Amino acid sequence: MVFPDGFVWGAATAAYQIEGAAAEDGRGASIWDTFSKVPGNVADGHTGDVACDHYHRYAEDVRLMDGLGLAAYRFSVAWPRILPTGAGQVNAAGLDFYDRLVDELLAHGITPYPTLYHWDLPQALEDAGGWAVRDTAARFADFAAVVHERLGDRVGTWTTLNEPWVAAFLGYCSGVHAPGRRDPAAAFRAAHHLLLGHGLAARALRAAGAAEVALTLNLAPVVQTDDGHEEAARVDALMNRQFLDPALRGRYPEEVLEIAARHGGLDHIRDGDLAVIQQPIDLLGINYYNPSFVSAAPGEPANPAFPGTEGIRFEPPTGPTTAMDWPIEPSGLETLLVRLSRDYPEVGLLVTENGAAFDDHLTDGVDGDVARDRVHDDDRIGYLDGHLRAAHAAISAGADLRGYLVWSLLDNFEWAYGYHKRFGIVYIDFETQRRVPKDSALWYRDVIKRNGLMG
Ligand code: NCW
Repeated sequence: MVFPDGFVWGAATAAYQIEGAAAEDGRGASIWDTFSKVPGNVADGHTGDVACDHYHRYAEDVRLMDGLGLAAYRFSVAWPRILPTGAGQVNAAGLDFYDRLVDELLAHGITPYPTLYHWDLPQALEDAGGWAVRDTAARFADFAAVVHERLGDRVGTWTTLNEPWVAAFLGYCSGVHAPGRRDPAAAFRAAHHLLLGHGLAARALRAAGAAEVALTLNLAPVVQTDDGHEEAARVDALMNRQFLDPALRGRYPEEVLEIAARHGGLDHIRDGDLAVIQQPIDLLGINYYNPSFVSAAPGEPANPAFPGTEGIRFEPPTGPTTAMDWPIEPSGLETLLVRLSRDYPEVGLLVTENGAAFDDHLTDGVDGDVARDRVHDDDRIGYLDGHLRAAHAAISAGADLRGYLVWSLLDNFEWAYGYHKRFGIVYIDFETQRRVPKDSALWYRDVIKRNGLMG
């Protein structure tokens, strides 16, 4: 099963999840520094203070990527390293780090794919209202321009946001992510200002000469398990179309307007905003993990992350799951890619994240005469294999899928779960910072080498 020529194979990470060095070289505080230090917010009080120490070990990590044959590496730029208070004075030492990283990647023939926002808002901006206020969108565009000015000569593809649904609704509505607010009205405002920030940043990047601009969304087919369809349509509007339609069609779904109107109103949406949000983009980044299953359930309260879902039951998984308890359903990726290429044919598609957490363990092994620890993660290989087959099927059905990036290169700080959930294809021993490529990494290296799967 061979993929098209030039198909981009890679892996992804995010700044707060891997970098550590939280107080070094002038980095300011982010909302995740603050949030993770409040007891009860993150499992066992874990924080990103050290994480994978990638800030100091980036060269070793790039060598690892090279060894696996990666063509692309998606990372995020920590806003508080560049602008410690979110705006104003630029911290040159912060830019220097990404400069070194990009040079190191290019020296190994790996294309850098930076994402400008993967959830680490400068705390100073949260103190001024965070994404719930309009000004944050303008500050984000300024930040994008600063980073482009430094890296634009070597970076072609710029992604503005990672998963704005998660930033808005887990951050401002259910409160399980930073900044930990539980205010549905603030979440709808945050979603709009994230989108506005995307549009303003996309415009600034384009004006500065960026070759390609992308937006990454967490997307999932919503499957209704009873005879109805209205409940699935409502959840689909909230999770998927709330972001797809403004960015690619310049309008909000009716269901979202109706629900947001009941949760704080629509005053934050000003004339002209949707035209700014609907900037032409080259690539839509897709983070796919699993479908959502829902059914009608009169009397059911709204899901804490989905205002307006009264009377809808989010079904627990019935089949196999990952360590996150997320269902394993590769066909959902094919369904999603085919739908996106049908509904939004003008934009290229890139899987910017797909992967799975499992309970991995180091085992003693030998390679010839040399002791070599291994991680036998056949379950992850099965997950990735199934999803790559689904991606291939979508391409055969006509989807314009340009590449696939595994989440994640390294085990890392999995947000509210701390270091307990391991998504990496490379194992991290967090005591010693030793990196051990798992069996899935070696398998992925072979997939990349043959540009496809056996059989
Ligand atoms: S938590 C999450 N993730 C994981 C994270 O490590 C990464 O930074 C994210 O981009 C793995 O990939 C993303 N996504 C949140 C998905 C929550 C979906 C909740 C749906 C409720 C029905």
